[in-house]
Amino acid sequence: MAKLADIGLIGLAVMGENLVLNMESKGYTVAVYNRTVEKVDKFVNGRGAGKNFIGAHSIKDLVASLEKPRKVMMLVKAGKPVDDFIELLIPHLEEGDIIIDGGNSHFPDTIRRTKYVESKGLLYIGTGVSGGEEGALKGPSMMPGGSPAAWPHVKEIFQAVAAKVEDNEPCCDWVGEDGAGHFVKMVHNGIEYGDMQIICEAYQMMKELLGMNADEMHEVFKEWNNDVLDSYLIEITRDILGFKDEDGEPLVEKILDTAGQKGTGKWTGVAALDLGIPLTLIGESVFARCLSAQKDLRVEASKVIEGPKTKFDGDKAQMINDLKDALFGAKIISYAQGYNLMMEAAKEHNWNLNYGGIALMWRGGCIIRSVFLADIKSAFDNNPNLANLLLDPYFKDKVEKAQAGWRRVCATALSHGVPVPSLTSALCYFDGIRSERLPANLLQAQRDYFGAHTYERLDKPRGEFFHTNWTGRGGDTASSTYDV
Ligand code: NBP
Repeated sequence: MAKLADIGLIGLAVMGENLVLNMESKGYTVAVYNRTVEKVDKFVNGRGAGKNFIGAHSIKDLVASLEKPRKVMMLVKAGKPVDDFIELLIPHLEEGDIIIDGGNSHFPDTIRRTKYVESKGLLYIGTGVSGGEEGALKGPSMMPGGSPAAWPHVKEIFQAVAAKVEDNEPCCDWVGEDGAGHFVKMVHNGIEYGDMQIICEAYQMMKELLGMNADEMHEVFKEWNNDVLDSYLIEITRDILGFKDEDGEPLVEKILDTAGQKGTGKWTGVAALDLGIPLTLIGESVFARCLSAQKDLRVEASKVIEGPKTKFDGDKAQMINDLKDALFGAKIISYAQGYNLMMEAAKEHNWNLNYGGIALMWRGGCIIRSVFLADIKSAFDNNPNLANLLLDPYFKDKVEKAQAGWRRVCATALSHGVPVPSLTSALCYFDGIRSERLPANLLQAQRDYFGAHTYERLDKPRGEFFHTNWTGRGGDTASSTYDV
């Protein structure tokens, strides 16, 4: 009898093809299937020629070619195709077999699918896979969640193909129950939006305020990549700024300034709003993409609305240093907020998240990989119950030291009319979280004034609510239903 495959994969597009080549290179036999079946033969006789692949022309053949418990991974377009393949697979699978979704599925779908697949006696994994085409081939970051009983069966394959960091640690570990893996991947993407936006804000400051050209900025990013900001996104920004078009001019300056998005940043923002978590930096980063997309409106407004005319006459070298501090400070805030969101989601969904492990999963292979994540891992190793990254002694010290330069950047940007929404919102969060008293006392008074929403008092125990007849015209009845 022919050798059975260790795992099956549905979806021979960019991610699927590269991930199965990665699996095969680690010694696994992989059975492959694709909706458009011609792609199976094309792959098996093309990039997969001479390698341990079994080409399947139907779901039935795919399932028949797998070792038990069968493991079938889907890397197809997120949404309905995932549900469709689950339905096609179920009749062919047996108790204990595992369906894996490696696409960018929205976590509520993964929660629903885990329940559904488990109700059929099968196991389910929803795993984030990050790193794009190259990551899939050479070692992605993988964030699996779902049925805990499935993890021991896929752990070896997943950790073999995942990126490795110091001491050969794989950037893949079990994240948690049902939708936890896809939630963590979603937050990863949100942080990616934030990291990209603050880099773009620094670029705009250098270009518009300091009058630097692409080559000069390339040198700055090159230097930054050797220090605390060392990361994939700083590295590719350095390379983009150094890249010349055919005419020798920087290509970046010829690209239309309207950003696209596929929705994972928005999902992260919506999850934060749903859970009541101040995820300001990522939120502003999503909105910055939205504003960039309103190009026609901006062009029209730019012709009629005037801003400040002041030219920057400060110390350019100092401002470049300050920008580095601003990026570092804001980045710490972004992770503090992202972790805060994951902690709240874990409470809401009863997930047992391993926060240090998540930092390790993001440490290599993915788009937000950076040296900085090793320090986040250490922070949670030192205190697994850390309530906020800013309370960790290392990060507290770093953000305190970064704040002087960061404040100068924000003040200069605001006074010169350069929009830096993510850098400033992060600084406002920093000032908010370290404020024992915020003006919400006045806000509560306003709510009670117009809607009898009641308030608590500083001089009374928490949980006792008061209503005042502010105008002398209202009654003493407090509202319990109308909430503003
Ligand atoms: P795509 O997201 O482009 O999906 C292509 C695959 O989905 C093909 O196998 C295609 O089959 C199948 N498919 C489509 Br499209 N519509 C289908 C339908 N209605 N029913 C069944 N199958 C359908 O591929 P990808 O870029 O490799 O991404 C795969 C997953 O990984 C996605 O969820 C994506 O969001 C995620 N992801 C992508 C990246 C990246 O850098 N590309 C990174 C991280 C995660 P066909 O060949 O017959 O059309």
